[in-house]
Amino acid sequence: MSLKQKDPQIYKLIQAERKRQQESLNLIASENFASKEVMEALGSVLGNKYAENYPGKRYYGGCKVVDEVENLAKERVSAAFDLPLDWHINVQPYSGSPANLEVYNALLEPGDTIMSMDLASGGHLTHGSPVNFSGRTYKFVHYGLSPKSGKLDYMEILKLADRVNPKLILCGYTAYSREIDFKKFREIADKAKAIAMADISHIAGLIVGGVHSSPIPFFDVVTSTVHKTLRGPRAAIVMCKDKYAAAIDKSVFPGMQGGPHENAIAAIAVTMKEAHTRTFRKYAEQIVNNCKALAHALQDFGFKIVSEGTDNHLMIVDLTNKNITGMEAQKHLEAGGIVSSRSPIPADPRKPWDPSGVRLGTAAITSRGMKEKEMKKIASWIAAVITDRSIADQVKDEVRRFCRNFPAPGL
Ligand code: DSN
Repeated sequence: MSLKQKDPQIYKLIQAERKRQQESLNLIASENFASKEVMEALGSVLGNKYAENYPGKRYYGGCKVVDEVENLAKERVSAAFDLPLDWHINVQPYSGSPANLEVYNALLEPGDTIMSMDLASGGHLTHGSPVNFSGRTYKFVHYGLSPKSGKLDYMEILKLADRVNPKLILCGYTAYSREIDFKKFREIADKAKAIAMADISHIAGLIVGGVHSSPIPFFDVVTSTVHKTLRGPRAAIVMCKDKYAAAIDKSVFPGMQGGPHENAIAAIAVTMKEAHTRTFRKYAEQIVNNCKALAHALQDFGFKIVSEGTDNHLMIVDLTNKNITGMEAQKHLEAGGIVSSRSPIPADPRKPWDPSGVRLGTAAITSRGMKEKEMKKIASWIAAVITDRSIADQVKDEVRRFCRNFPAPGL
């Protein structure tokens, strides 16, 4: 018997979500469409297995196969990111938040100083938000963006590092649209004698695809989720120089996690194989081309884009000149079949629950085969529903018909 017959309630909900994903334009910068193969690995029998500890030294019997799975996943991460021989990989973190906490726990003592970007400027909750375990356990000192350019100001970051003497400097963001100069961060970290950590969750696919520089040649430790631009399962990885390997492995297990999700680890392996191809490089290039095209088209409709543009897969639209809040814009867009996430703008006068901007990303729509021409169309729908809520139903209908021409992978 199938799920449909055995549990029609859940079956119907899954079908409803599939329909929603098929018929709407997903501009959420952190989401994507995993392939059928990634989902097959994720839903496989590997999820039945307990395998605490690492390959070759598990606490359970019957781990021969999952040892091979985990080792293969690591080999493929290494190949995709072109890791030097003296780098180590841990593929067990359940997701990006635990991965970050596991690194802090491995390399720092409670109360140590970490420098990172604040949430409102584009940092992540686990980069020291006061409501997060990170912010309650370590002393975070935040840098922001230049109020003038909306970009990182490396001089200011250097000055701050000089003043606060951090033990760790963190870069990598959830809402920053410009290329990160990892070499400059390394120089700042060297001056401060700090560990350099990058959280590349958002841009990992762009790095593997060769359209964003990599922190690996310069940094000490790098965390990443695999489900955003990398288009894999909900899971994460840590890559680090060998000298941090033992501490990080111990922090992941037994420090902060129990049994690894070997099904997710197999799906990471599938993702890395998919990402280490010429097809994926083309995909990564198209994500960025689409993002630039969408930003330009929105600017033509009078939208302000933070930092005046984008180098990656996302942009922050500053709505302060449009007489609408981020929350209202998100709702209007969704009523028109366009799914986005509201976002603070730098030095936002409004609160994060209803901020002044929306974040838009092109990773998911690029997976559907959309190109620059389609970005112009999407910009016109965005402009239409933000200006006039009453035409949302009409736009939703048009979006639904449009989406039929661009089937989403894996659905
Ligand atoms: N929640 C993710 C995002 O939307 O960027 C980050 O974890």
